[in-house]
Amino acid sequence: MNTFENKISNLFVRHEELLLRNNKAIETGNGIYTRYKYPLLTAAHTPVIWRYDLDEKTNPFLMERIGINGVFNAGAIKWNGKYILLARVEGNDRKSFFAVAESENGIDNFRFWDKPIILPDVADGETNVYDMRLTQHEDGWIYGIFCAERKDRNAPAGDLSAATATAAIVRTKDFLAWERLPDIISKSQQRNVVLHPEFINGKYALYTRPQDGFIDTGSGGGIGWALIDDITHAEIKEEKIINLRHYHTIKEVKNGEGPHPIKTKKGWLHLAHGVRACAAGLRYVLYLYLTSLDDPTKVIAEPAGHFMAPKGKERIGDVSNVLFCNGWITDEDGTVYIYYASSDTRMHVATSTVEKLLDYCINTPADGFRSRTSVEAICAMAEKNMRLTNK
Ligand code: M1P
Repeated sequence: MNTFENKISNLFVRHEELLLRNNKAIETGNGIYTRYKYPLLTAAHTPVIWRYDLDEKTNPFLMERIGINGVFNAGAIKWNGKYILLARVEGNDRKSFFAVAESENGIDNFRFWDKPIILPDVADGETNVYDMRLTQHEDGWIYGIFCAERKDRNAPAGDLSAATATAAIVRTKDFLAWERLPDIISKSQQRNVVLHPEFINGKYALYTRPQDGFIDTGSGGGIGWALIDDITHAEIKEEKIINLRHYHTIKEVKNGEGPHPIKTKKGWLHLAHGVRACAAGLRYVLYLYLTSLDDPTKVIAEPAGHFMAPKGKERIGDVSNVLFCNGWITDEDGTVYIYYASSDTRMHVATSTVEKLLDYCINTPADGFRSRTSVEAICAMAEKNMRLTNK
């Protein structure tokens, strides 16, 4: 019988089936990383109790009362032995918020905690929040830096799209109690700001992404670096661009730091996104680069082109042709879990190892910035292989 109770029971059964589904590695990769068959988190993974009023008196048709549009751009951290994703959840009302989901193994069975996070407010309360990067800092706190978006008060009358991006900052020790610190002061708008996990010369260090407007980075040359005297009143005074945008590359229009870099024996391993424009709109891909342990502002290796680009179903979504990553986790055995979102819609994982990612970073040819130099790199490898195979 299709009673109200049965309908509710079906909702929970289908939801559990989705959450308990095992993921499968797709082994036909490129040797650099392994993709997985199923997304880790989608709108359908959000708890039934967030979306349905289960009271027959107030919801006799058992309608979904609060729709969720997507789950994407999650920060990540290993915490108390669990793989934690701090996801950007976007409602049908276009408002994003943060919610914690956890898994035992990092590749499937992610389950949201009972309620999303209500962040403490600042005086000038923002309209929208998204894309938190988590950093377990050596000072003992877990920091989250995210974008706080407000309506641009200087926009001409009638322009209801103009907005401003500010880097906002919270800290926690348990993901339940959050302390909100004042928004980061900066001369320019900022998005994709990330806290470096270690003190540098006794100061906190930020990866920044200065931008002239809400969408356009304009004169912002790329990913920046700034030292901060007091994290409780953070101000970006001096900013050095450490990873530049470049003509006719995957990061011609914009780039932005992903999660904080991984410390390895050979340098700080960075994951970032690069954006170029084409007739279909903006295309977001992921790339890696390596900076020196002695001087984290000095790039020592950067492969040409993208590390990961949208593939198959990943290409389609709310904002199509986008891969974005602001969370990865390294296990003690060197496994790296790369938590990436596709097309501003859903979360996925790809796995690799620190050793493989360093090999990729150091031994992939760098961009020579011309077709000719790309062909020269292919010819050099072909000639070497012909010698090896005696052709
Ligand atoms: O829609 C793609 C991405 O666009 C923005 O990233 P960036 O500031 O680098 O252009 C962000 O809004 C991000 O959330 C989004 O995924």
